[in-house]
Amino acid sequence: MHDAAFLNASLATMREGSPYGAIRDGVLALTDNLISWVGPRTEWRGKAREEHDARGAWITPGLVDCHTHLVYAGNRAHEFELRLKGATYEEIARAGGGILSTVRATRAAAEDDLLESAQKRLAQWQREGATLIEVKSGYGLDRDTELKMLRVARRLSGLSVKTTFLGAHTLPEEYKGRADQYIELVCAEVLPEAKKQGLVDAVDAFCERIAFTPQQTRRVFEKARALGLPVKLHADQLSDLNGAALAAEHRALSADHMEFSSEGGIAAMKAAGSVAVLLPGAFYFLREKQLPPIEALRRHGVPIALATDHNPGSSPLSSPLLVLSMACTLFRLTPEEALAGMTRNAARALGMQDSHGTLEAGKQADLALWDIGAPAELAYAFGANPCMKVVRSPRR
Ligand code: DI6
Ligand code: FE
Repeated sequence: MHDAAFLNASLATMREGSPYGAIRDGVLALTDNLISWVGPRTEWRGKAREEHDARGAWITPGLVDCHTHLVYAGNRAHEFELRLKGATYEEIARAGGGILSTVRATRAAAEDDLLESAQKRLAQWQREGATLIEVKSGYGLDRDTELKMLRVARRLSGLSVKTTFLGAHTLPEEYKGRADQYIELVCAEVLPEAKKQGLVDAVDAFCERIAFTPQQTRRVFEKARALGLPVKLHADQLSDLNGAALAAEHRALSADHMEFSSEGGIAAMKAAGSVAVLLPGAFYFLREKQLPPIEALRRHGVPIALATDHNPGSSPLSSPLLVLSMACTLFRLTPEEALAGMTRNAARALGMQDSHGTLEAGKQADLALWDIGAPAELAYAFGANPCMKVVRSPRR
């Protein structure tokens, strides 16, 4: 006896092998917060305590946002105005604005205020069918505030949350000209303490000319490995520092942004099993010109994931559905690639492909029901929200 069953459903299982892994006129059953049966109605012989008539509605895996900087204080609307007047993101960062202005606000903020503002933002993801989200630190850049941010991420409710330590986001003012010493603080003190307190699921870094060098990034990755933590990388966003290859060298879960990544780096990622996380929101908001190497990623068979990269500076984007539209319109992904990017491949970018990302028996009961006639409509209609219902297993 199953706990619940959705009958007369159109299932986009997102399993590989057929378009959307679709099963028209299907049944999906749930038991103990897990998917217990998926298949065509013609093969369904089961019984369920609760039977729901989906009336042909489409059911997909719950959306997964595998890259956000959701926890922070203040906003950077004033910098947006400066950029519209011609200032560049890098100029603002070099002038002490940018990430450092959010760092000043986040250091000064009370933990409960950070939680309240992040929880308020999260409501949009819930409304739009998301069930799993990754949340990075990186606006503290000192011991206490990095730990504060990670505690807030762990206290968020309504979605399953994976936390990522991003102490190597940029150089704090108090360490100006002493980047190696700061990386030493991150590796010797902050990251080990965050790990000890059980606040970290993965480690990330910003490898870029306005942030950290490949050598400094390598130092952080070596420490992460020593602590048994997987790594991810903000790679080749504004220039090619061979970040994709560096991520592959450390068998990273993912390399993110990748606008300037090389073919060699992409081939290395394929060999390492790393996922490419593309972030159309930052590309749009920073009015970038350099497209990420979509064709090379397809050619090498590197899984493509998508995310909001929600942050106050380069991507103040709170809509997973808009990411699907942007990925198709700006990056020329197909609607199916886009949906796979925020389900199956996004789960893989978090190392959670065995429990999330597709509708398969044994996986978490994380799913969304949509008022659409075909899955492609999720990327086609932008600004609309056809999500009718979200089911999420409480397990993390
Ligand atoms: N790249 C980005 O686009 C964000 N972080 C990063 O490493 C920007 C974060 C910010 O501007 O606040
Ligand atoms: Fe980011």
